[in-house]
Amino acid sequence: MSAVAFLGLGGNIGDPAATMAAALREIDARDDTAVTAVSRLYRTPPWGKTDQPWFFNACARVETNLSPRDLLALCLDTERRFKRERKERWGPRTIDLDVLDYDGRTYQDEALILPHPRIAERAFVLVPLADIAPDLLVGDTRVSDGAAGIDRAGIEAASEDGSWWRQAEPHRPT
Ligand code: PH2
Ligand code: MG
Ligand code: MG
Repeated sequence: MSAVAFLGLGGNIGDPAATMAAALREIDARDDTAVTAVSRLYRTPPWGKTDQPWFFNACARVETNLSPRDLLALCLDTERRFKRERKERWGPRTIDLDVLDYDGRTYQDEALILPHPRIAERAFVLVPLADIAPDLLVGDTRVSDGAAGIDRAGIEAASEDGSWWRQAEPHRPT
């Protein structure tokens, strides 16, 4: 694969953990994109618009042959297939899939800004991202430094490790 990208996942309607897991499995099943690391799953208080249910959040590392714009299109298409409705900015959603970083590149067009411009102010992104990319630079901040310096009040790990998105192994009686 030709590039390494990081995705941010979130959701607070329905069963967000199951939706995020299914989305990651779909992305991983593609020939042009592989999911190579996933953070723990976190429970996070709503940020920006606070009168809505708590979120689940996570981050994933993908290796991909897609361009930044095609990776964004895959994220938006995946959101649509998992029944996301866009009603209000920062409002409740079944799933949100954001391209956080693409090969450390800076890029901007009318639909996509890289790196994602609000990573540094969002503990719900920095905390999971620090699980899988502590040394990644976002602007001039290391993710682990950003995660250590931000108010993470209320954020709790909701999985032991980064395997929560994989299909449970079928039970084999012995
Ligand atoms: N996403 C938002 C707005 N607020 N809060 C949390 N905790 N998690 C999110 O994913 C989130 C949010 C818009 O993308
Ligand atoms: Mg978002
Ligand atoms: Mg989004």
